[in-house]
Amino acid sequence: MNSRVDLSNAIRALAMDAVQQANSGHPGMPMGMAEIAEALWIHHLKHNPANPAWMDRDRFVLSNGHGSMLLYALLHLTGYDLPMAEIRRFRQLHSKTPGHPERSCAPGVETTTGPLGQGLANAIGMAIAERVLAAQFNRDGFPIVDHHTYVFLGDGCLMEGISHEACSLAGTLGLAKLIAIYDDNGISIDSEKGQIRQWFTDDVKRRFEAYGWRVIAGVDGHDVAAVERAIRRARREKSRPTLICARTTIAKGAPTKANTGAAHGAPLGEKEVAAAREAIGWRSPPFEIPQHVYDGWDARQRGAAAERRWKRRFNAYEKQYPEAAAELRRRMAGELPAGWRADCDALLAGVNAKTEAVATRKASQNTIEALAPVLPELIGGSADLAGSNLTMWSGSRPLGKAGGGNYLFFGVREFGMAGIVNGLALHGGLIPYGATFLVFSDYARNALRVAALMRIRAIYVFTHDSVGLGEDGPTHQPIEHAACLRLIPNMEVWRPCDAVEAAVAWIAAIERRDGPTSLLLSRQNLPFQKRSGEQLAAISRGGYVLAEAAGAAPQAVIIATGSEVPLALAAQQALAGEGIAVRVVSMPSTTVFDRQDAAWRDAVLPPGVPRAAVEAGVSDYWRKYVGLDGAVVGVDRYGESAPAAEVFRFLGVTAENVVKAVRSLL
Ligand SMILES: Cc1ncc(C[n+]2csc(CCOP(=O)(O)OP(=O)(O)O)c2C)c(N)n1
Repeated sequence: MNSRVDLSNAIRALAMDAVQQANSGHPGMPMGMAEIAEALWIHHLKHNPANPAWMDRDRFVLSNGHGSMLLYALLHLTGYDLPMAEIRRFRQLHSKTPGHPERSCAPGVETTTGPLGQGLANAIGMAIAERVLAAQFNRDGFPIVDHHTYVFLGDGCLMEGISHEACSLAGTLGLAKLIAIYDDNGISIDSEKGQIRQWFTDDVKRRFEAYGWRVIAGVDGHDVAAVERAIRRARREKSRPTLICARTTIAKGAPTKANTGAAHGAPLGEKEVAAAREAIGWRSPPFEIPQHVYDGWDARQRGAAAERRWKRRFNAYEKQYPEAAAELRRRMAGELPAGWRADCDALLAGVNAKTEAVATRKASQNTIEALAPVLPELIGGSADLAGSNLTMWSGSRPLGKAGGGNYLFFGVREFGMAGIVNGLALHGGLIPYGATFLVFSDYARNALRVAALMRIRAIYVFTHDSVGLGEDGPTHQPIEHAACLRLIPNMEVWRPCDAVEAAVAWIAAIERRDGPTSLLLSRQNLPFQKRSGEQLAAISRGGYVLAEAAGAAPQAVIIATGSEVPLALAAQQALAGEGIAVRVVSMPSTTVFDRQDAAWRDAVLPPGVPRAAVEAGVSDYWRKYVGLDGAVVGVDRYGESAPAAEVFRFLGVTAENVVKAVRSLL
């Protein structure tokens, strides 16, 4: 038996057997990329299976995540804690081997992939993170942050628009330590019906060269030595990201299904699997790997030695630069700086004392300005709306073609931005934010969803949060967006009503370690709200009594968010004049409020007291708070192009209508 060939064939066997056993999955890609995986994982990848969290490991992203069995096979074979029992349970409930790789499902899975193209954007974020951290922490003779980011991708990733957004920016930024390997097999799903060239004829080489990438084209993806050489050349590159285009045959080794769409996403079938075994000379039964193959793959010794070498370097660095070393440790652990709480308290006290009426987007910028100097891990940017989103602060240093920085001009690339922000968060050591108009959160939406699925600390700043943006009109006026974001499980959403709530929202987003946050901010100025100390503390509960009914128990409760809180307060006053006692609840974060205990929720929204809600967005969402018998003043149509005050009046988002709504309840 040729033991060399057995290494890649082990991947083929595991992929076809696991897919066959699960009776679902994608055998074709792992069988087609087996030699490429061998070339990278055995000859180049710097990793330690015993410590998947080693901070200076190379990052590996499988952007064509449907080929998950490739990753699981690699993790198993190289010695990660992913036993064969888990490979046997591929795609079964609560296994560590779900259909598509999910971050943290198994040690060594860096990010959740499957939605094509996003892994590529994540990898670009990781490569940016490496460069930023290297610039901040490396010292002469001490390259302690010094790793590559590798990403596998297929035709699907390249057809997705996000690949254009993200790769265009990666070229502009000159991310030399990013190495992408393209599985150029001429097959995607509809290839069952015809060849891919009916729907994908890009000249990929010239496309990426036009982005400013280095392209190593025409590599035989089944020639381990050729791929190994291409990766070696790519690693020497100093100023550009590299794309290696590797010609492969999907499901290579399967006698009748290789090079067909049929092998993309379905079990090969018992007969074909048996024939493939025969064809590739694989004699072992399913889920058995000969010892010499395990020995060939085992990366534990090499990995431990690599990490030891790095640790020696880090220890020497720590001796010379104890503060920097401690800071890097802190940041990679995701901990906030000592004194953080005191800084936040001082900030809140200052904002509260200032009593300033500002747009919450401006309040957000003021918060960034106050916190960024004590939070060097904060890195962010906007999708070409820096002046509108107000995401820059006095210490913003834009990232360019070389070196570090803490500000990203993402360009007009919302989806790419969100995928990159996710990659920055996944890398560790940074707390990233990305910004655009709320209405364009849709462009980024699937990356927001994946961030929530992964539970990563990514912060999205969405300004111009309602029809209150005015003259730009219905194309730019979000209607359903706040509700849509709140419906994403694990997504925290804040829509603050003034500078104080905006600061609390930012602090909560930064302190949240297990999920992303969307901050919905107004274009227009909003009045400052006076609060007691108790009320100040209650903001972080997501919903609280901002203005109690005067003189009597409340006959009704008005719930409001953001720019509609002043309308609720005006309605409260008007109703008081009629002898109707009403409580106003400010609900900057429904998602946070929903997690409070019943005692808090009932204290804020007393059961049995009628409720009205006011928010310049779809009314349906508020039914869960006001009930079918409650009233909602909302916007269930597209907006209008006119000055903000006129639009509010025209759409009926007014204090008078809130008054009417409350009256209708009594
Ligand atoms: C955003 C997105 N759209 C659609 C799909 C469904 N899908 C999974 S794989 C695939 C085709 C991918 O083709 P290619 O990258 O060439 O993979 P190969 O057939 O070579 O394995 C599609 C459409 C998906 N996973 N993500």
